[in-house]
Amino acid sequence: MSNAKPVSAERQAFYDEIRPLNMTPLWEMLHALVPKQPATRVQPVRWRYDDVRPYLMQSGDLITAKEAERRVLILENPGCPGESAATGTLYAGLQLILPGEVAPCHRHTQSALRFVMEGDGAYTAVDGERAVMREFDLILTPSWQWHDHGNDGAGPMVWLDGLDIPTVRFFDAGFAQQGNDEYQLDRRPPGFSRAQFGRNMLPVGFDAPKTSPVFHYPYAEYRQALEDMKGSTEWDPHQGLKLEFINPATGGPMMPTISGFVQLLPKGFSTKTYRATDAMVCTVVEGTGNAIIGDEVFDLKPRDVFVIPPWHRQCLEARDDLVLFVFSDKGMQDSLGIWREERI
Ligand code: 1HN
Repeated sequence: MSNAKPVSAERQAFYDEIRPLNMTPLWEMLHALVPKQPATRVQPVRWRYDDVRPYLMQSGDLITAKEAERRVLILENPGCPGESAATGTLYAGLQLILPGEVAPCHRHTQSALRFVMEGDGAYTAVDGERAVMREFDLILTPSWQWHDHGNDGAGPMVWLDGLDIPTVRFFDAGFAQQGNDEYQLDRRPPGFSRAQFGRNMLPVGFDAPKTSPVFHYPYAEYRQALEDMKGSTEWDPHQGLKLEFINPATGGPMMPTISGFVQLLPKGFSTKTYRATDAMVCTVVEGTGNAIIGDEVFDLKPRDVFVIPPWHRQCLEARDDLVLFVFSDKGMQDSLGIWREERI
């Protein structure tokens, strides 16, 4: 966007003359480049699970998980058409895997999370360790780790994929490799990483990894943490009770590019207006209510997914106890020193 003043013929002639030299005047661009407040193309948007699910199931008749490699419907922000982006930095999609199917082994520089929406008994194997996925579990597949999925259960399995696709694309640093086999060999028993890293201890001499070595956060455990705190917590007027999934080896975000949170708002609670520079992708885990984001009001039901763009005012209203899973680029912004929030 150039600034609003008309450009004189003399200046335009100058601009046209320097254009072939791949130069352009900053003074026409300066205020758009450094706006007074964040400007974003990303729009508030909500996908109702009830609307999306029939099409996801229909995709199961169209293509196998094996042929697709990953059978996913991308949740694309209407402000960024064609970019496979939910926000400027993050990707979201819904993946379906039917009983007996496998999604073959591969790895890539992009980091990913899976948040289970529906089903029971599928697994994700990450770097030689399987995690059996249950409803509302969170599973991480860090950058460059081998991963494959399979459904040994009796019903369809659906999860929300969150990846840092637009961020890695920004750096043009995307690499991927196919595995030699569909499956990877089990190199550790299920639960090994949680036994080793999930109990407030680390092996002596352990070099802290950039991503949480605890790659499976079962719903039963993090839900219990919320429940145990509920009676005694002082509710943050802007956030309710919000906990972050961290890397236990550093205390920092669970992955360098994707932060994860779980948020509980008790029945009848309305948050005060809040905004922050991180772009958030939110999923309803339990309860109903409303999300007011900028000028939009979205009513919410379990498994609905919605986007809060950077620096948009947000209010959340809980009709019942409302539990949200949120992923965002907060940790990435924090590590760059640019994250800000405003409590209104
Ligand atoms: C990917 O590897 C998965 O492993 C899911 O399940 C979604 C979207 C873009 C690129 C890679 C998966 C993906 C993806």
